[in-house]
Amino acid sequence: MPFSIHIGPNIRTSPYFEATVADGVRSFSVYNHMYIPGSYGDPDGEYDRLINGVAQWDVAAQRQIELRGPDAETLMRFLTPREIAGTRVGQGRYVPICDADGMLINDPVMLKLAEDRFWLSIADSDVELWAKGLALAKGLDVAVFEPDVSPMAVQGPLAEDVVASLFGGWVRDLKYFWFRETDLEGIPLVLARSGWSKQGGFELYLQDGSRGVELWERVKAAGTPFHIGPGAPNDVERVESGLLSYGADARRQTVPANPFELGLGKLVDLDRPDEFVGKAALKRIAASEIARRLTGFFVDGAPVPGIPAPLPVLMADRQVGTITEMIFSPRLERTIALGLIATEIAEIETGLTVEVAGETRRLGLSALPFLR
Ligand code: THG
Repeated sequence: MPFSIHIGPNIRTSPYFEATVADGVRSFSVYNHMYIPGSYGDPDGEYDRLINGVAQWDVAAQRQIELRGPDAETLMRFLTPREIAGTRVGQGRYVPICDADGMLINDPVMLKLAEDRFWLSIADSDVELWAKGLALAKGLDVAVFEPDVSPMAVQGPLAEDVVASLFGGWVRDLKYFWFRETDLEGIPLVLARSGWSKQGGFELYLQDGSRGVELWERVKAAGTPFHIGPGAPNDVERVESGLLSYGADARRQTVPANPFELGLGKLVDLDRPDEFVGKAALKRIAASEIARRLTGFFVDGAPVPGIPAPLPVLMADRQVGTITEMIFSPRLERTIALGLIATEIAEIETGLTVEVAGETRRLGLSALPFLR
C-alpha cells in the first residue's frame, strides 16, 4: 500500500493498544472512532485458534454507553423494540435499535447492572448522542455517558479453561449473556459469557483504562498452557456462523435494512403497550410483505481478496440482492457469502450471479448458518 492511516487525535487508541503492538498486530480498522486490531499477519493461525483453541481479542472499540438514574429503564425501553421487562440484574440481552423509519441503526448487547443502571455494548454507530438527544427531548431524569470500560474477548473452545484458571470454577456455570462484576487481583472488571463468535467464550469488560496492558498480560499468561494467541473478530467464522455485523450486513448510510429483513423479527415486540422509537414504522413494515431477507450464498470459484462489498446480486441483469461479505471457508472448502436477497426469488436456485473483479460468478443460496 502506498498509504497509511496515521495515529492521531481523531481516532482513539484502546487501553490494550501497546499490548497488541507488542504482540505483532499488523492491521487496524476503525470502529466507534477507535482503532480495532484486524489481523496479526497469520490468518490461518488466527482462524485455527478460534475454531480449535483459544484467542484473545482487543474489542475495546465495542464501547459502552451507560444509562443511569431514575429514568434509565424508561429510556432503555424507548430505545429498543425488544421487550426487556423480564431481564434480571446480571443478565445481558441482544437489543436491536431502530430509527423512526424502523431501520436498524445499531444492535448492541444490553447489560443490566442494576434496576437503574444499564450498559449498551454498541456496534459501530453513535448511540451515545442518539440516547442523549432522546433523553433530553423527553425530559428524562437519566445520565447518558460513555464510562471507562473496555472489553477484551477470550474466544474459542478452550476459552472456558483459560477463564476458569483466572477466576475460578464458578465461571463454568455462567449462562450465555449473563455476567458478574468482579476483579482480577485488583483490576476491576465485569466478566460475561459472550462474544462475537459462535465458538464460545467470555468478555472481560475492563473498568480501569490505565490497566489494559496489565490485564492483557495476565490473560495471555493464563492462556499460555492452552496456546492462546492474539486475534480479532473473525470475518470467516462470522460468515460461516451467520453472525450479523452491523456496518457490513446493514448500515444506515450504505445498506439500510430493517430488523425483519435481517432475521431479527423475533426481537421486535409490536404488541408492547408502550411507545418506542420506530414502532409505527415497524408495524407498517410488518403488515406488508418483507421485501428482502438475510441469506447465505455459495459462490463459484475462489474469493478475490479486497473486493469492496456491498456487491449487487444479479438475475438477468436485474439487481435482486446484495452481497455484504464474501470469504473462503476453510471448513467448507468453498467460497461463501452473506447478503440480502429479494423474498420472491429466495427459493429460486438458478440464474443468480455476481460480478467479482470483472468476472461473472454463479451464485447458489444457502440457509443460515452455514456451520454450527
Ligand atoms: N459483544 C459485546 N459488544 C458488542 C458485540 C459483542 N458490540 C458490537 C457487536 N458485538 C454487537 N452485535 C452483536 C451481534 C450478535 C451478537 C452479539 C452482538 C450475538 N448474537 C447471537 C446470535 O446471533 O446467535 C445471539 C443473539 C441472541 O441472543 O438472539 O451474540 O459480541 N460485548
